[in-house]
Amino acid sequence: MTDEQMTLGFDDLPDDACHRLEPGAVLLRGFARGDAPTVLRAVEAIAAEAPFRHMVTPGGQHMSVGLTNCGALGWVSDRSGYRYAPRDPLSGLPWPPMPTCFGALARAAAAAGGFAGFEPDACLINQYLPGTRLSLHQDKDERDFGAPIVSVSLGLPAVFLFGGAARRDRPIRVPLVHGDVVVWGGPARLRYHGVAPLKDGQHPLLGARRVNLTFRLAG
Ligand code: MD3
Ligand code: FE
Repeated sequence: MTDEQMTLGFDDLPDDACHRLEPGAVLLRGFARGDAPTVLRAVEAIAAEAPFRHMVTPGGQHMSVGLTNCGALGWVSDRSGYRYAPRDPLSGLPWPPMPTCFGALARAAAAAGGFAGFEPDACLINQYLPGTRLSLHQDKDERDFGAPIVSVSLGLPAVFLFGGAARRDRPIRVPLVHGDVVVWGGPARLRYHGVAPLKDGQHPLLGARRVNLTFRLAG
């Protein structure tokens, strides 16, 4: 089967569908669309305090994704490794607090995906410009893999790569558009995943950008 045939079309799923991608992975099509303008204003306020930056990996490469954080803990990377830290290494200040609208959105999405009572302490905010990609990885710096990760896609569409338990497992390609929310828990929680290079385009709210929020219970 070709890559093209493996890709679910953007129009193949109804609006506002609740779609189980795989055991533990629930796609809530358009769940955050109504909140997006408010959420994006909060993202701009966070980025004014803690700017998007290209972190250095332990291997010495700059990530192509720009990232920042809010909440009690933020994900950071440098030559010594990946970890969650209470302060922004650029400023030495605590990360900006998690806005009320973020917590409410994450809790509601987690509950809709089968994880009532999710209380994230970290929100990683990724910014993609055309050409930006995120190579296959696992999210395993969090303390409790029993808690899900809730991801919110805003702006330009992206092709999410959802792999298996091993890096060599061939990923399926899942198109994610503005307002889509995915809850990743249970058996999906430690799957390899990434994002294909972002295609150029213009989004009415974000221009030539995609912003992804991931809510985590890190500590
Ligand atoms: C599947 N972000 O920040 S979100 C990341 O679109 C990250 O920016 C991507 O992967 C982005 O770590 C993808 C979707 C996602 C997040 C965590 C997962 C999918 C996941 C954890 C396990 C399995
Ligand atoms: Fe990830």
